[in-house]
Amino acid sequence: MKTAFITGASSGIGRATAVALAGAGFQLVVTGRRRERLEELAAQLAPAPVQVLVFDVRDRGAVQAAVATLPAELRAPDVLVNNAGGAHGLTPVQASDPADWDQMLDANVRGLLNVTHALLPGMTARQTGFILNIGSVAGQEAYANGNVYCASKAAVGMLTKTMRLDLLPTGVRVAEVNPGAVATEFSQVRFKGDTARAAKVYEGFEPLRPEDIADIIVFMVTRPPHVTIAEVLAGAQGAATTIVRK
Ligand code: NDP
Ligand code: 8X3
Repeated sequence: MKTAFITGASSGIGRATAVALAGAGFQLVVTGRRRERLEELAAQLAPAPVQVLVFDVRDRGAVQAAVATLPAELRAPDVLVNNAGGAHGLTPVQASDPADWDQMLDANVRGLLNVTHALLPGMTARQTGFILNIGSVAGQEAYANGNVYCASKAAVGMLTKTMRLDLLPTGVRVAEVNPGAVATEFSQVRFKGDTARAAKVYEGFEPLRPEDIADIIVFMVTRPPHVTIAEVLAGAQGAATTIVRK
């Protein structure tokens, strides 16, 4: 049975990806900080085999300790989906809270590296595997007040490209999906629980659903080893790179 390790599976894109990959016959490791959400997901997917791991991707020691508890086959997954992360705040750089910058850089960039570093020994030893990083349209195009979130996702884009080159001799493929606006808890988190403010983001157009991104991910990671779809830009708005940020 193929195996997939998904970060940020307690909500949104990660959760939908877990459901879709379980449906495609994968054994899963689902991770996040909210244990009850992950256990509810595992119960929903039963009898599909799902292992829950609870850690903060920003805590390198916790990531390594959690991965060390897995049996060898799950420490060397066929697929790693680096999805955990998000945005904190939408303010001009001169008015931003540096604590928000830390959260975004530590989760979206260092967190991705922490998880990848913990799993790569097993994946490279196997000489096969697929790392799918969740970037964003925000990493491709700047928008006002996006500053550090946009920068963190631009970093994911460049890490994807460079990791692909580094891992080429190992047989581990690396790719990126860059979604546009997807209706998840993303804006709730960005606006610190302000539901009305979050809802405004999706007014006036039909946003993507997390299942739309999950479909794309399943297609990418189930291509045969000689096929790498390196990047997908998947937008909900008129043009994927035209961001109207409300
Ligand atoms: P959600 O807020 O719904 O989900 C975010 C997930 O990431 C949750 O499962 C959360 O789990 C996890 N997560 C966040 N921070 C941490 C952390 N420090 N440690 C461990 N897990 C963490 O948002 P989305 O599903 O929309 O976001 C998923 C990814 O997609 C993010 O990287 C986001 O930047 C990206 N993205 C989203 C878009 C959108 O419009 N929604 C568009 C483009 C990209 P928990 O809280 O349990 O830890
Ligand atoms: C999330 C997409 O446009 O809300 O990465 O920043 S956007």
